[in-house]
Amino acid sequence: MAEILTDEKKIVIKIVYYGPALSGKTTNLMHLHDLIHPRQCGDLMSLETRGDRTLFFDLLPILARTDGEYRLKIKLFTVPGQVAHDATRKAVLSRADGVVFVADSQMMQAMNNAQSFENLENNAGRVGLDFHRLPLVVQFNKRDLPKILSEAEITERWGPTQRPVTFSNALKGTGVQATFETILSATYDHLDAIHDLARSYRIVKENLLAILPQPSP
Ligand SMILES: Nc1nc2c(ncn2[C@@H]2O[C@H](COP(=O)(O)OP(=O)(O)O)[C@@H](O)[C@H]2O)c(=O)[nH]1
Ligand SMILES: [Mg+2]
Repeated sequence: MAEILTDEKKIVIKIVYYGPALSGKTTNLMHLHDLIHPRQCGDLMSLETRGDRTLFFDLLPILARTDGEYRLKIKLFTVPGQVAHDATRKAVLSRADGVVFVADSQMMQAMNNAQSFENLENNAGRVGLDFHRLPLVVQFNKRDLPKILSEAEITERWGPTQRPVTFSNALKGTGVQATFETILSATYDHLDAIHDLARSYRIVKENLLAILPQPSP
């Protein structure tokens, strides 16, 4: 559920990048930070300690332009993937409006992906999110590496979940924007059905998608 701050005339949408350790969640946010115009994008804030790339979480705040009086803020978070940091994962996932599950395409990571996805489903339940209605995109990252699952294998495994699947090389940036557009679109549809964003707040899907550079005609 989006945070609707009537006093401040502001709506805050929370999107969480979830997945196993080192799958590329922070790299997705770094690339989005580079893509989005500095006027609309804050700094990528990371709390890190030496030897543990993401001890706590990253946050990237983004402002979208709207036609109405309400301002629209989108907060992107990453969770720490390490098994030990489940409490942080739960706290970050709480009140999420949409989730990008970043999986590592390498064959040897299949088990970690599966465990992390199960952890996402369990934690969603624990923080009171309806997992089956939660807007969710599954991104298979690190497509540039050798010994990765083929797109056919991934589609066969993940197709039955009915979740959109995207492919990326976050290091280079390929597929990062497409993944983000997919989750923005799904999240908008879900929130519009609940809060009537278009009619009550004059916030349309294009306001969200316009955050990103538009393809040249
Ligand atoms: N080869 C390759 N490396 C990647 C890709 N995405 C991220 N990485 C690297 O994988 C490591 C972990 O990435 P990071 O974003 O910190 O993972 P996180 O733990 O999910 O936040 C870093 O060294 C990244 O540079 C990718 O698509 N391809
Ligand atoms: Mg990270």
